[in-house]
Amino acid sequence: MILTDFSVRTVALPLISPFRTSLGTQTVRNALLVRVRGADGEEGWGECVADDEPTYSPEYLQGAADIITRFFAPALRAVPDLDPAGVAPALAHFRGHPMAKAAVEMAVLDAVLRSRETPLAVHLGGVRQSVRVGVSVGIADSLDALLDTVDRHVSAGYARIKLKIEPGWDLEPVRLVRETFGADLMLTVDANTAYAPADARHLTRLDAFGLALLEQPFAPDDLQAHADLAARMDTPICLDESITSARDAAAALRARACSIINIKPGRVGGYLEARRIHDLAQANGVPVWCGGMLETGLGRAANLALASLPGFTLPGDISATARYYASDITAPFVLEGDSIRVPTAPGLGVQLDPEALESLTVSPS
Ligand code: OSB
Ligand code: MG
Repeated sequence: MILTDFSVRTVALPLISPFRTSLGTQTVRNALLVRVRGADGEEGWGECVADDEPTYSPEYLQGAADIITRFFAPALRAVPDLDPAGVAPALAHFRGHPMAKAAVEMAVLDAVLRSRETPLAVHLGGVRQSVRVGVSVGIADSLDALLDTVDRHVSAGYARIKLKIEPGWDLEPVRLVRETFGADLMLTVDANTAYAPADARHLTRLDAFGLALLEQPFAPDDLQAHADLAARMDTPICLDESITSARDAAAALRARACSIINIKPGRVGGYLEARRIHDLAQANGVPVWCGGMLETGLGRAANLALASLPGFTLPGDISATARYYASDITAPFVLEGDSIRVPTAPGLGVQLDPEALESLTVSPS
């Protein structure tokens, strides 16, 4: 496609309930949306998963908006015939900023695949019509409140519960949830880097609770600490923040720092790099699952397409819309049993609701 128009806007979606992790508490999802238009009338949308603050990763929303408009848009406009696979190479000389890069690649994917009448899931090589999903449960104000929340999600049918943990909120909540909901509940924990290598002995006590995985206990760049912990725990170690590319993923597997990978397209620079990580993991017999960043319906649609690839054998953090938002910019995604249907329409497969988009846009207003 020949890019003619490139714009960004921010939408603000209030969360139904505050989401607390070891990184902080979030009450609203400000999402940066990218729209591209082409000379032949193509239109595509992408979502940047950067948060307001650079806590989960070094990227943040205003910075992403700036680099996209100031550097990425001119570089992409200069490409004579842009296709989705050409986006990452055209931006490779700009260091870092994977979430911003992923958002523009996503918009180009949407535009090009819509004009070719190809759904993203088909383009990526998806093999499932619906995908099993779980819920990421934030740190609660009390153990009672946690049990209420988990009960609601288990009753709704979710295939897996992930508990956010941090020092002071780990063994006790995990023990209680396991005891209350029984051995059959697929249960995982996510520390978002909240522990130090000296906490390794403490973390091994999580082995008592039959967890399907322990996600990212240590700093993103400390593969050695994860490898040392993996060697002394039965619970599989899963990496999230540490994996920013297929090359990272290969290095982590070589170092035996993890045996499961959480794939988030934004964190790794896009859906095409996400597929490369999937392919590498599959070749090594390593299970992967699709992580979430409290996406709007736009990003949720694309994540469902990614999670339909064969190697995504564990339930993703792709919950129903109602778990996050009262109103969204797309039609809501709903849970059917323990799964959500993969969109089948061309491109990302969702229609943006013009009125919702208008009323939720905060910038430019
Ligand atoms: O670590 O997986 C994470 C949300 C924001 C930032 C980091 C993470 C998360 C989640 C939420 O766990 C997953 C979701 O979108 O449901
Ligand atoms: Mg995580």
